[in-house]
Amino acid sequence: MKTTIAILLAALFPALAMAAGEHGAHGAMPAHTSAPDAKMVDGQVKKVDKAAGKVTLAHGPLANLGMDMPMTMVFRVKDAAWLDQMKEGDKIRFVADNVNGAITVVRFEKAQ
Ligand SMILES: [Cu+2]
Repeated sequence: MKTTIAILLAALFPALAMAAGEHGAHGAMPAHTSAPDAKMVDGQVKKVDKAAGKVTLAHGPLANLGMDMPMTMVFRVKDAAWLDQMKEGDKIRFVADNVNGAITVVRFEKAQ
C-alpha cells in the first residue's frame, strides 16, 4: 500500500519531482540574483530595431539570467542611444538583466 501512495503522490505532484532534479538551461530562473557588477559577456549584433527600441543579439551564456547556453534573442536596451552605436555584424560586450519582466541590455560597450 505504501508503494501505491508514493505513485499517487508522484502523479499528483509532478512539479515536486521536477524541482528535485538539477536541470540547467532555461529551466530554473532564479529570482533576480544578478549583481550590479555582473560580468560583461560577448555578443554580436544581428538586427537593430530602433522603432521598437530592441536589438537582436547572438550571445554567450548569461549566468545571471539562467541562460547557460549561447543563443540568439531579442533584447530591450536601457539607453535607446545605444542603438545608434550598434549595427548588424558588430561585436559588442554587454550585461543583460531582467527589468520589469523584459530582458534588457543594461551595460554596453563595443568590443575592441
Ligand atoms: Cu538568451
